Amino acid sequence: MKDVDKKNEGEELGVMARRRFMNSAALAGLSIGAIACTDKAATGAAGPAASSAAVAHGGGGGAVHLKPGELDTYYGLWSGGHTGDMRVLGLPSGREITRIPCFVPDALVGWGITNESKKVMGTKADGSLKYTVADTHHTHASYKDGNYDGRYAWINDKINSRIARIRLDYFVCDKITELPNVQGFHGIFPDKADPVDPKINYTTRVFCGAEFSIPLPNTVGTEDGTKYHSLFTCVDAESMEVRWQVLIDGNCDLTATSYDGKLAATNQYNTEMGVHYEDMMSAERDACLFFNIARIEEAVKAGKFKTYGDSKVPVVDGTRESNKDAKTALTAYVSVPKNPHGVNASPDAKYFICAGKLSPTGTVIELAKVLEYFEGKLESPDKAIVAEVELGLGPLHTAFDGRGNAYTTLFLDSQVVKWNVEAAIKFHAGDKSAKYVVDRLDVQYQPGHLNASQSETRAADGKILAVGCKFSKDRFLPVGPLHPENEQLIDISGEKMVLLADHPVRGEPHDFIIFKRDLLKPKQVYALDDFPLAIKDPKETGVFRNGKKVTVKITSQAPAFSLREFKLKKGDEVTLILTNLDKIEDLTHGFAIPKYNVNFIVNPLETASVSFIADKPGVFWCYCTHFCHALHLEMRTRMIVEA
Ligand code: CUK
Ligand code: CUA
Ligand code: CA
Repeated sequence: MKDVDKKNEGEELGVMARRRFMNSAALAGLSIGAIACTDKAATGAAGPAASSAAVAHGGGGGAVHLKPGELDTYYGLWSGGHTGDMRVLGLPSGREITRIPCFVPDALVGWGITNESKKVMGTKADGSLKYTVADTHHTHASYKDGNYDGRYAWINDKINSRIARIRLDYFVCDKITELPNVQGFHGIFPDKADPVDPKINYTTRVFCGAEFSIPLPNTVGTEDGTKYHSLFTCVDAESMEVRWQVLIDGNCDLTATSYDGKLAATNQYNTEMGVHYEDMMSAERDACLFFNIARIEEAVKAGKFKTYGDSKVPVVDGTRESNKDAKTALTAYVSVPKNPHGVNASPDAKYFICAGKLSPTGTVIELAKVLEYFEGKLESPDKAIVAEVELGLGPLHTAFDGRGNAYTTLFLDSQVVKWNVEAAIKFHAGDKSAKYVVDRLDVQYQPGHLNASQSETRAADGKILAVGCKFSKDRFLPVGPLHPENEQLIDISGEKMVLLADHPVRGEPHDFIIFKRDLLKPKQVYALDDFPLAIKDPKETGVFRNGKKVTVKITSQAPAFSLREFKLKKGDEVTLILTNLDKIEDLTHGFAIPKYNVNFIVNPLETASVSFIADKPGVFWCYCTHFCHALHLEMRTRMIVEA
């Protein structure tokens, strides 16, 4: 393992930090970083020494190789990136257990094919899906008492500004909401309590930041970026309806929420409000924008809002100009260095940390001081900054171990830096002997997100850390030009970080969370009554005709469908309903219709339906697509379409 880098711990730190701020050559800097890491690959920074240390280490995350039949200690919920789904991993093994489709059709489960899933995804007037691509980045779960409560998870789609909710009892997406009047919906974070009612100590809101500013209304005509706007959106965690939005200056990137429910924040990299990247990085400092949730909701209640276009969502004014008086302000813009990236809440509930990205620094903002600012007791919100220390090049995201340490990814340095937050605060206050950097570990390569077990909860346990490396280069067998990404697992239970494992993943997950397995109690069999179309008895099945409209009702029980064949006429508008009457755990059937582009599954006691026009005459063997029985291959029925 590489020695701890001493260069950031000297007294000349402050000077270096300023000198190493990236200027307008930063873009060149990014590509230089990528080349530099090829050299590191050759030297094998985490070579055999690291692996044998990992084997010997034993603590924390424990063995990454579980014995057959052994279960993982943690669930990981991973964003699926371009596949528009959520991936469920077991950790520390890193095994992918399932994928939950959200924004994009999925042939395994029939997502985007059944009427039920299409309703969640949203359709056009002709019944086809409104969108078929997505780009998910961030996934977070609902809280109670500062820890995950196993009710819901949420995930964003950056392309089409949609937020999806996943029910964690069945591991299915049950609602998708498209946010009005925004583009590039990026950061997402559930609240952890209500700002006013102490009885509500659980998630009732989800905050969504829009990264791209757009003209409002979105019409062509101005090149002046200061006329473009971004909105910060609050979605109701239960109804999934948009509650309110805040008009802001600059943009939103990532999002964080406080444990008391009073504050949410988003980091901003485009306070310049530029429309070209040179403009977006012209200023030396940008901001971390705080939202006073209680005041925003009072303003909405008092009718102090506008609406935009067709949207009825109330939009309050959070711009700098309208929020100069701290005592009534809805927002506070805390100045942080150049194009910051993530903002993360420490598990002791005291701080938000912004990573510098184009500045080699981490900025620690004390939440109690932000609240003091809103009470008029602090002359500037910038006074809430209690540390701004150099960490290394290209800091992006920060995780925590619950023992006072933060772990920040350094994209350009290809490292994770472990640093002590209280020591950094001392250093910032003038105690230059405070050694805040605890350890550095080379990762392979160019890390973006990272997260530790239970990191963003009060129950952060400091056992394992996963790091999403954007480049895998030489770490896996080559598979053509598109390399997988490398999710690395690190043991953080000791003073030194120890690299435990590499796992290839298909691009590009970005973000994930890791939590204890006993926080989830998934159900494995549905209740028949959960589905309004459920067919409760095979005797109720058959073909029911009303002119051209035909309903086909079928049930499945291994190894047969209730109908051996069913007859249709060419041109029929068919809705086929299938209930799986098998009530045994893990007994799933599928239903595929050749040439009709239909394939879906029904889990135990689940009902699903598909609608199609019987436009091709002939005999079509509908077959079970999920191996269920020794007679699985024989589990078929004939769809006979008469000309
Ligand atoms: S962003 Cu991807 S590495 Cu979309 Cu969360 Cu930072
Ligand atoms: Cu039923 Cu295979
Ligand atoms: Ca900027």
